[in-house]
Amino acid sequence: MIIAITGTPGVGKTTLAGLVAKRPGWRIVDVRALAKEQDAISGRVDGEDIIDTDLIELPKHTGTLVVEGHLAHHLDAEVAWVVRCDPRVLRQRLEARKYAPAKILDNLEAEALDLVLQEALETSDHVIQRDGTRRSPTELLASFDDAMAKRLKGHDLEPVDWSDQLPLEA
Ligand code: DAT
Repeated sequence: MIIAITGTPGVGKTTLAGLVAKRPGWRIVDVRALAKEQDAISGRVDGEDIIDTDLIELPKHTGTLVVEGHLAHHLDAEVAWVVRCDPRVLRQRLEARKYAPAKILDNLEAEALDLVLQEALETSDHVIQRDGTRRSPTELLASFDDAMAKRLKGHDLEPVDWSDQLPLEA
């Protein structure tokens, strides 16, 4: 089984991946690290590496492989977990990371517009969306596990709507 953990930067992907990393038989890889190892960085814009996900090959594995990163839904996973976070909370997290104001705004807009979700729905037949805003990392993981246990075909999308926050200000 291959699971992609995706979402806008700051929503809690790495934290979630850190929790599943403790499970026997689960292996976690991060898209950026794979891109570096496999020479899949096609350029740099504004100090950011541009990753060409088409060039990335997932490692051979037994058990569960989790691929984590905001581009993870572009890789060939059986299921995409989309983690969401209210832009008001996300703003605090990205400010704490000292991102430039324009980069914060870009990411908050992406989150309010469901950009990663929309992309994941285009690339994956099985998308699970959960809101991590008012869940601890453990509760969030439990909500994804519950969805996996239901073995639903198709998508399982917890509704979120932050469109009333648009237009966002820097
Ligand atoms: P990402 O990997 O999506 O960029 P992260 O896992 O690094 O995000 O988390 C960003 C910050 O938010 C980090 O300081 C930990 C915190 N965080 C993550 N998940 C959380 C949750 N469910 N509740 C509260 N804080 C959380």
